Amino acid sequence: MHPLTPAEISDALATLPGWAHRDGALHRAWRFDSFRSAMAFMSAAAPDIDRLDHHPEWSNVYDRVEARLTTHEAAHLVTARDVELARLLESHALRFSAWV
Ligand code: HBI
Repeated sequence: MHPLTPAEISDALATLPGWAHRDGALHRAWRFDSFRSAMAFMSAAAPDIDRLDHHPEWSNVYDRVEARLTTHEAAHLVTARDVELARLLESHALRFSAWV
């Protein structure tokens, strides 16, 4: 698993609205309509995350969820696996009316 080049990362980001390359990771913050929706998003995504065997570093504060994606096996840099995980998280977030 090789780290993506800066050009590959910006190509990927062009198709991932809301995501940024920040502090060496793919980063996204969502805001939901409630704490319950934020939790429901995290719970709904969990089985798919586990199936992918690639896990976000993420946290929740009230109605917000913040995620950082890197690949441990690639010196904590961004790889295609992180892009794949970002797409997966995005598909779930859509179902829980994320505002941003
Ligand atoms: N999650 N973000 C992230 N990065 C990894 O390298 C990673 C992971 N989840 C599971 C995983 N690697 C496994 O492939 C290894 O720990 C066996």
